[in-house]
Amino acid sequence: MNAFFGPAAACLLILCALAAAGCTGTPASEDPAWNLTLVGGNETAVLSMADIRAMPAWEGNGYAVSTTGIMYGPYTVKGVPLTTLAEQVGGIPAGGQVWVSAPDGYLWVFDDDQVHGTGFVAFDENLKEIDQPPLTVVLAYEFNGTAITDEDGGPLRIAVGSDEPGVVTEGSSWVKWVDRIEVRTP
Ligand SMILES: Nc1nc2c(c(=O)[nH]1)N[C@H]1C(S)=C(S)[C@@H](COP(=O)(O)O)O[C@H]1N2
Ligand SMILES: [Mo]
Repeated sequence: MNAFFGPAAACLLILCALAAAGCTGTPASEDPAWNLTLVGGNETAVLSMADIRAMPAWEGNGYAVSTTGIMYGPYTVKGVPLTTLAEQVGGIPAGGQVWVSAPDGYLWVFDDDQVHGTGFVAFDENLKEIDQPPLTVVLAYEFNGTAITDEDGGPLRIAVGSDEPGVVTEGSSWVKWVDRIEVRTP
């Protein structure tokens, strides 16, 4: 009897400890309550994952490299361009920037040229710098046809994507766990 009860009680204790620590087994990427706060001018909109999935989607390719040379991808990417999202809060005025942030405090600012697809550094697959083709800054919710995992920065992650495959962009702009996007005029 005790030989059974001992391990079972120990397992229960571990499960309780994990639950207390917030490790309930539901990664943020599957959190149905995740939402995005969009701010522009005097307007604010809060969008659910379902709202975002219902918007006109961009589909293309994404491939990133970290400052230490780690490659992320190549991915097929599905998401909503920043320009499309910004229309929900009055659009992006000439010279406007888009500030993208996450609950860990990370913030990345896209200047107005980048919001419109230029002004980036790009590389080929061998990390040789190339003239960048037109790029699209996307709030991505799918990589390779599936929801983006928490580990990969989901459920919402910035991707700087291209129509053709094999274009590598800088990972620092690929904001993970995005929960706030703000249009600002400097
Ligand atoms: N929210 C958030 N997004 C982030 C970061 C971060 O620290 N927090 N790091 C950035 C940087 S510098 C890189 S290179 C890529 C990949 O970082 P990782 O290797 O830590 O996943 O994510 C980017 N997005
Ligand atoms: Mo990085």
